[in-house]
Amino acid sequence: MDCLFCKIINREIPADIVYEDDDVLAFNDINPQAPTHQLVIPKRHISTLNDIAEQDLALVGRLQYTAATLARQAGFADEGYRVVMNCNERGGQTVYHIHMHLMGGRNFTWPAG
Ligand code: D5M
Repeated sequence: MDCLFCKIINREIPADIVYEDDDVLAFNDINPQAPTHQLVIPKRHISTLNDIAEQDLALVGRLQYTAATLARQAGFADEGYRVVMNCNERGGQTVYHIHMHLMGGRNFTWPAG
């Protein structure tokens, strides 16, 4: 499958990996939008949020749990941070393997752009 993030999972292209377990991988975003900007992804390919099935709910929970754990490790859990998942073209999704953006270390405004 021609998926950029599957290639990172399979070590076919390099990434700055910050966390890995049997189901989840996290790495630094190549184009950071905050002092800390990491992507948390499932190892199993799921293209978009729309493709998440009921059997995936525990996996999606693990993505969120991993993001919160990484926020704590980075030291900004208490001050606050932003977690974002973009879906499809109007949502700003550019890589079609679901990923949770974890961004911290600066103030964020609302509504998001
Ligand atoms: O976010 C896709 C994100 O993926 C975007 O913030 C850049 C990041 N990206 C793209 N290629 C790489 C590699 N090779 N390493 C690390 N990060 C990468 P989206 O929500 O789909 O717009």
